Amino acid sequence: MTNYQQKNLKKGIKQECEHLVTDKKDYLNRRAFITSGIGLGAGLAGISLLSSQSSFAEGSKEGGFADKVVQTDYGKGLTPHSYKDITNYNNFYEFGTGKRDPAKNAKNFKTKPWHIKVSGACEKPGEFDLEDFIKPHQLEERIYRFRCVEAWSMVIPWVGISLGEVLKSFKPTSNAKYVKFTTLLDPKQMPGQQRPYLDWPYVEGLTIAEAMNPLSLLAVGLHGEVLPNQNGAPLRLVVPWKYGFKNIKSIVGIEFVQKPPLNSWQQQASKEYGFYANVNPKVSHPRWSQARERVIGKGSFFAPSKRKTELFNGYGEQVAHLYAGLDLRKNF
Ligand SMILES: Nc1nc2c(c(=O)[nH]1)N[C@H]1C(S)=C(S)[C@@H](COP(=O)(O)O)O[C@H]1N2
Ligand SMILES: [Mo]
Repeated sequence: MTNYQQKNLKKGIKQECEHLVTDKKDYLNRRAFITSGIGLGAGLAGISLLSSQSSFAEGSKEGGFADKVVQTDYGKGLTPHSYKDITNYNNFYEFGTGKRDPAKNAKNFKTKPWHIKVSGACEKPGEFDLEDFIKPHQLEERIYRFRCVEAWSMVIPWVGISLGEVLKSFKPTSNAKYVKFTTLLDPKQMPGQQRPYLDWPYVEGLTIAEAMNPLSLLAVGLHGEVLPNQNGAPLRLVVPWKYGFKNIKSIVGIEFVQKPPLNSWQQQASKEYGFYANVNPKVSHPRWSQARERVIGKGSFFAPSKRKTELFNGYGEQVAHLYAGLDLRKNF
C-alpha cells in the first residue's frame, strides 16, 4: 500500500467510526451481514468487521440473510468511499430531486415484505418473496467504481448476488433478448412519484448479454450492511461500466423481453440519454463534457478533486467485446 492509500484508509476508517458514534442508535436498528473479512486488503475487511460486529446480534434476531458474504477480488486496490458519503449524496427521484433528499425522505420507506415478479420469455416465471429470491445465491462483496452521468463518482463496496446467476435460474428462452427492470410504484410512500419528474415507475433495461456479464450485480447491501433505503433498498441493479442512471433502485419487476425497453431517462430526454449509457469520456453529454469526473467527498467546494473518466469506467477488459462493431457515438 502506498502512503497515499494508507492515509486515505485511515481517513476512511476515521469517518466510518465517526458515523458509528453519531448514528449509533439508528445504526443498531439496521440489520447487518456477517462478513468473513478474509481475502481483501485490510482496509475494507476492517471496515466491514467494524460495521457488522456491533449489529450482528440485531441481524440474526430479525432473521435476515444469514448467509456469509464472501470477499472477492473485484475492486482490489480501490479505496471505498465512507458510508457517510455513499448514503448522503444520492439520486433517487422517487424521494426528491436534491442530493440530500433521499436520505431525509426515504427514512420510513417500507421494504418488508417485498415481492419481486419475474415474467416474460422464461420457463420459470413467478412471484417471489425477497428472501426466497436471494437465498439460493451466494452473497459477495464487490468494490466497484460508480460514475454518474452528471460527472461525479464514488467507489462503493457493494454486497450482492450475480445478476447472471439469478437470471439463469428462471431459464430464459431464446426470445429473451433484453431484460426490463421496474421500480416499485407507490406514490404514497414515494412522494416524488406525486410529481411529474419522470414517467413513473422508473424503468431500466439491459441486453441479455449485458445482464449475463459477470460484472452485473443485484445489490442488497453496502459496507457490509443491508442496503440503506436511499441507495435503493431492498434490491437494486449495479452495472459499473454504465452511467449511474442504469443502476435502477428498489426493483419489483424483472421481465425477459424481445425489444429494448424504453428506459426512464431516455423516455424523458432522448437526445441526452440513450439505452446503452456506457461510460465514455469521448462522448460528451449535450450540455457538458464527460472527460473528467468530480470525486465526491474529496477536495473542497472551490477546489474539487477530479479524475479522468475511463472508457467503460475502467471495465473495458470485461465488457468491450459486448459492443464490438457498435458505433458508441450514435448508440449512446
Ligand atoms: N428508481 C430509481 N433508480 C435510480 C434513480 C432514480 O431516481 N430512481 N437514480 C439513478 C441515478 S441517476 C443514479 S446516479 C443512481 C444513484 O445511486 P446512489 O444514490 O446509490 O449513488 O441511482 C440510479 N437509480
Ligand atoms: Mo445519475
